[in-house]
Amino acid sequence: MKKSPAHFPGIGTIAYEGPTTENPLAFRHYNPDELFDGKPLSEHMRFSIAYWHAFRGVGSDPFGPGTIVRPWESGKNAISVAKTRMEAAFEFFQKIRAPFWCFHDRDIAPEGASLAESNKNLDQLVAHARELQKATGVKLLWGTANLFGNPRYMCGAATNPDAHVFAYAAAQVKKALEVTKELGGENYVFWGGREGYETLLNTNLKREQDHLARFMHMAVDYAKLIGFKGQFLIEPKPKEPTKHQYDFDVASGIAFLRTYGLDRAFKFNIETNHATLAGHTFSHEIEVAAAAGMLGSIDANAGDTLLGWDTDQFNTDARELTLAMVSILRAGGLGSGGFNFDAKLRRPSVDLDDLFHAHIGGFDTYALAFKVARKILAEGKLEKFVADRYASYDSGFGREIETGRTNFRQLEKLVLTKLGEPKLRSGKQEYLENLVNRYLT
Ligand code: XUL
Ligand code: CO
Repeated sequence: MKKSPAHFPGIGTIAYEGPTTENPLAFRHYNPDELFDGKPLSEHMRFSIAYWHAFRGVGSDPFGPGTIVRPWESGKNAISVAKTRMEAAFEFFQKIRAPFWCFHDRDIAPEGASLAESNKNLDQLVAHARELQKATGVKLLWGTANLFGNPRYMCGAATNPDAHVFAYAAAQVKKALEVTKELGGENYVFWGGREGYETLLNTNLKREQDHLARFMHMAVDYAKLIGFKGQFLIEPKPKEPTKHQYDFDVASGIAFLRTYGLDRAFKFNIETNHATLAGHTFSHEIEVAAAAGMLGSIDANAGDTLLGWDTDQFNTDARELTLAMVSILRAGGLGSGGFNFDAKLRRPSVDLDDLFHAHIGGFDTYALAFKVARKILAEGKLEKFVADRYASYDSGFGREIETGRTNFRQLEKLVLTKLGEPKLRSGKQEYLENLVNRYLT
């Protein structure tokens, strides 16, 4: 492959320099080669770059156009611009030391005038991606299809009232699955941005949910047919762009998957900002997925407590991420998933190096959280506290409750004849909050 010019001149591979470094373009906590349990940190974290934000985001918002202008975006031929952009992206993946990337079909190749033309464009960029992956060693964490941008999807894709649109979306996902397989994608994500409704006045909710399930069954069947072995993931989000999205949160996602017999084929891709938009903490969503054995991957970002929409910021909150990492590590990690930085630069962050600062902060905060969480789990104070709190279920009548060997009559007798009034036992919340803070300082 021909050697392209440096798209990020003056910025080399980001080095790990340790917590005391004054260099803003160095890692302070993320040392990808550091071994934990005999495995490098890069393999524990499996960081991934989101192509749509890092290389298609221009800083536009509903009040004004883009502010971020990249030098590689100039040129008249859309395919050749797309190829150069992809070369810039892979240079960035290497310099920031991300082992993975993620994309929507339409992020990497321009949509054509017909499905056939779009597929042809995609094929050209997929061939390019294959070469770049081979040359750099960067791998595909997951692929997905953009089923929300084009006007044809304004009333949904799989949940569109028009079967013609359903068919078009099916064809698009068929191709996206083939492409994800071709690039060795380890997962495939469904985020149902417009799979919801604006008003019940024009909506048959039951039929739309049935159609969504049919669509997912078809995807699972097709993956089997072509031998795609990646993990299917649902990425819940309560709203935006629709007023009410069907995959509202992990709990409603589990109910949906179980209702339609899809629960064995899917896990969850949990996004921090989607969790908070649903009125949950990030940790809550992780724990709900883990409890169902369906924790799959993470879209790493943060919202803003003062704003009610998906701001997709880089997360630098060590406390929030430490608690999330405790839950993730306790659940045994993410398997084929990883941490995909589904986060974008703020509109005034127009410099090339802003992209580095943003990801350095994200990687470092996660790496710090990983280390602190390991310490918390290894010291076991928190784990012991929780285990002790439930110890009354470990033996005697508590054990009988858990194993289904007692009933209301027996328990009533026990209370009347032996147990009497339960003693109040402190939940010790403030003590525990202070305990967590001690690990962070
Ligand atoms: C939107 C979002 C998507 C998905 C992939 O809020 O998170 O970018 O991650 O479609
Ligand atoms: Co996301």
